[in-house]
Amino acid sequence: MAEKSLKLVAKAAAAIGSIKNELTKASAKGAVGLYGKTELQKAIAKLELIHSDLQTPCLRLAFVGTISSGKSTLLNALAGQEVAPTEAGEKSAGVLRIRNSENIGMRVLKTENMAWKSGAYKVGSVDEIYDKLRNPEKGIMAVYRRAVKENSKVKSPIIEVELPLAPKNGGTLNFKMPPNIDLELIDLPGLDAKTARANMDVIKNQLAGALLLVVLNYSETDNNKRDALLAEVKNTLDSAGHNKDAVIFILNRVDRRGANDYPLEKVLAKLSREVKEKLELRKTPKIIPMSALALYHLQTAWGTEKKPLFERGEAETTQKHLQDFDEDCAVTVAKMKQKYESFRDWWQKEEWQNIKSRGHKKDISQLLEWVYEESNGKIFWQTVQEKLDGKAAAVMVNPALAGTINTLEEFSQKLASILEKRKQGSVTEIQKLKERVDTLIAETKAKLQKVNNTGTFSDSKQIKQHLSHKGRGIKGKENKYGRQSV
Ligand SMILES: Nc1nc2c(ncn2[C@@H]2O[C@H](COP(=O)(O)OP(=O)(O)OP(=O)(O)O)[C@@H](O)[C@H]2O)c(=O)[nH]1
Ligand SMILES: [Mg+2]
Repeated sequence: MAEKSLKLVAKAAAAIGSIKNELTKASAKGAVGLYGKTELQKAIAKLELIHSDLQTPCLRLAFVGTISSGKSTLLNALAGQEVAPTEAGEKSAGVLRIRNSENIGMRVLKTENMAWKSGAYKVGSVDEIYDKLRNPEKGIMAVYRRAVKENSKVKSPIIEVELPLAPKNGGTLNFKMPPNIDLELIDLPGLDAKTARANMDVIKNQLAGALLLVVLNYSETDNNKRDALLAEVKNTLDSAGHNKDAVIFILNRVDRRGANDYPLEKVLAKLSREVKEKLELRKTPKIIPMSALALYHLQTAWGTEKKPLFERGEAETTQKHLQDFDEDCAVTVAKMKQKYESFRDWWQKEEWQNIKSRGHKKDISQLLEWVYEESNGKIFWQTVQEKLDGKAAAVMVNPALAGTINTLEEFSQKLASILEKRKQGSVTEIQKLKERVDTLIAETKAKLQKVNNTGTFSDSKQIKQHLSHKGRGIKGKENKYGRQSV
């Protein structure tokens, strides 16, 4: 099975490469006139990006969910540091794409009517990135909120940052990304019944090629919000580039469950049936109950590397997150005290308050282990691993083929309009090229269908053996699949 899947990735890359070459030859022949040539070159440039993307496979995790369901909290928990703004009151504004890198970088894409600077921002640390996003006066998100109040046509900011992410750097318990697959986390604005459509227009380009993490809120009482979210998720999963298995469902904030609430298993079973029906899935999906906040505090107390923060001269950060864990996650702390005797003693003696003066690596790693268990972080990472092992081909190949189809379709439409305008002149060459492009569209669609039927990887190791990794930075890199044109 793995052999077959590897061949699929290689075949998809070869097919896109050959389409690109064919169009390059047509461009050299100058068959389409000056206007057509510009369009042809644009199409070639897009195909080049798609082609190179397939040779640098990247696991993209995109967080979609209703407002305040805990998307940004979960993202930060997975990242191992606070980068996506989280807030109880105001909702997240804009799209934040975070790619793993040894370097720290930040770049803002051009969007319509923007009231903030586009291009590269000078940042030296994750704190500086956070300030550029979140500063109440000058931060991009605050500027956006003020601007959109005055002019509803202002589009959400799209921000790309690069920084070290825990799963790529040994900081994540029970999970390590294969070295030759990149990781990108995509934080998206929350959806509600009113804003679902408008926000979805902004974010749908961001979902191409991503494994969707659909974050539902345990405390959500408004069914309309969930319905709006599920309707948009259905649209996304139905679109050409997606695979119905490229999704993980999470019911977050389950620590908010009261003693008199319906049993959690029953809530989950009911929700699974509802999701299956609304998304027209073949199987009843697994929904992971989580407490992202607990996971967030412990993972950020530990950091992004194998060596914990408090051994890297940043004990204050550890201390702060443990303190916050104690205050914000009282229910989880209480449950853990009941369950783990050694935790109770250690926590009650406030040993954790002495992180700086006493090496507590063993204690904190044990604590992290328990919190992984309690918050279901463990099950979450196991599920990602399963997806990576089983569906990697479809997750990575589908968007490349779908991007190719989009590019060719756009180009075919341009050729059609050239033909329309030039009814009297010589049109044979253009007509021929259009027919050929349309054949390529049909062939690529057939390939996409094939990947959806058979595209599975059973061993991620083989992906890394097969595909060569080329590190790429943010600076100067235009976005894939024309994502900048929002
Ligand atoms: N009790 C509890 N609170 C949580 C949990 N996860 C997140 N929260 C809190 O919920 C609030 C909203 O969290 P965010 O992560 O900002 O939610 P979001 O989905 O990104 O919100 P928007 O981007 O505005 O849609 C914050 O106050 C978090 O601390 C959890 O597992 N348990
Ligand atoms: Mg958010």
